[in-house]
Parts: sequence; structure tokens; C-alpha cells
Amino acid sequence: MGQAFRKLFDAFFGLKEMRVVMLGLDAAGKTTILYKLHIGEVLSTVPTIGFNVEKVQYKNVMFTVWDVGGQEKLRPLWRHYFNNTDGLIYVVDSLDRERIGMAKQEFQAIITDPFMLDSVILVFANKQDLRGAMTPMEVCEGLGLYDLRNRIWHIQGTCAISGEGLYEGLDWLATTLKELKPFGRSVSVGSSSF
Ligand code: G3D
Ligand code: MG
Repeated sequence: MGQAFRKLFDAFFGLKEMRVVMLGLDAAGKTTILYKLHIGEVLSTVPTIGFNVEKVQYKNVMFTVWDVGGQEKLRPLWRHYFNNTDGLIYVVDSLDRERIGMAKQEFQAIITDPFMLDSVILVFANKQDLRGAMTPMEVCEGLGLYDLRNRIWHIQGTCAISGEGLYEGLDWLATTLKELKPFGRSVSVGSSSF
């Protein structure tokens, strides 16, 4: 699995500076995903700004990861990391039906931030291995993805523990960024893999 990711990164991401932020409520599976990718050492920092940030740099790709949720006061500080972001990966715990409303609220706050208006959006509907998990389509509805205008997004069901779906999702992200970057980002497309 790790080797497959590295091949993917080398083929698509490797040539340019890319910044990807991976966000989601706590326990969505972000840290698990970061480790599953095996693309480098996960550096965890507790900066003075008040939230814990994990980073992995693989060649020219920088992944920055933190938990969102319930701390609206911190939102203005997110921008520090949003600047020049190419891709957003939003991770959802598909079993957590109770907090899908909160996940939506945070998601909408992120994607409407002025610094994020240009970023493409990959949603991981994670924990698909668990019985009772929302389907990717339900997560899609829960986050309000269908209502997005002028955004490029994709939703992918995943299991971070086995790695299922991660490669497909990142493949979409890498391919999309590769296609879009030279030509600007004026397209509006939604897609899913239900
Ligand atoms: P976070 O970094 O988004 O806060 P973590 O989330 O990666 O720490 O994951 C939170 C918990 O969910 C972990 O369990 C982790 O093993 C589990 N988890 C992550 N992804 C999946 C998945 O796809 N399927 C299942 N079944 N569990 C998953 P613990 O028990 O360590 O808290
Ligand atoms: Mg974590």
C-alpha cells in the first residue's frame, strides 16, 4: 500500500509544490490515514495558536492536518494554514450520525473561507467497514455537497484501517489538480463513487 501511494505521488504530485489540508472532527480517522499512507514521518506540533497540527512532507507535497469542531473562536486562525492550499481532504466518521450536523457546519465554514474558495474538495466517508455507517451518499447529503456551486468535489468511501478507498481518493485529487492547475479552476463538477 505504501509503495502504491509513493508511486502515485511521484507520478502526479511530485513535480510541483502542493499543499493539502486534511480536516474533520476529532476521531474521524485523519491521523490513521496519515500513518496509513506511509509517506513520511508524521510531525506533531502544538503551536501557541491553540490547536494541534500534524504535518507530513513528502517531496513537494505538504499535508497539514488538524481537528475542527466546536471552537469557532479558533476559525480565524485556520487561515494561517489555508493560504495557497491546493486541495482539501475532509474526513467524516460515517458512523457518527449524531455529529453529521456539526461536521457539516465546520465543512461549510472551511470551504467558504476566502482562502479556500479555489481549493478542490475530496471527502472521505470513512469507517465504511462499520455496520450502520452512513453510505457515501448519506454523507454527501449530510454535508450539503449537492448544493455546492462552482466547486470541484469528489466523495469516496474509505476504511482508513485497511486503507480501502484511500488510493482511489488521492488518485482523483492528484489527477484533478494536475489537470486543473495549468488552466485555472473555472470548472464546476461534482462526482461520486457510490
Ligand atoms: P482523528 O485523527 O481524525 O481524530 P483517528 O482520528 O485517526 O485518531 O481515529 C479515531 C479512531 O477511529 C481510532 O480508534 C481509529 O483506529 C479509528 N478509525 C479510524 N479510521 C477507521 C476506519 O476506517 N474504520 C474503523 N473501524 N475505525 C477507524 P481508537 O480506538 O484508537 O480511538
Ligand atoms: Mg488525530
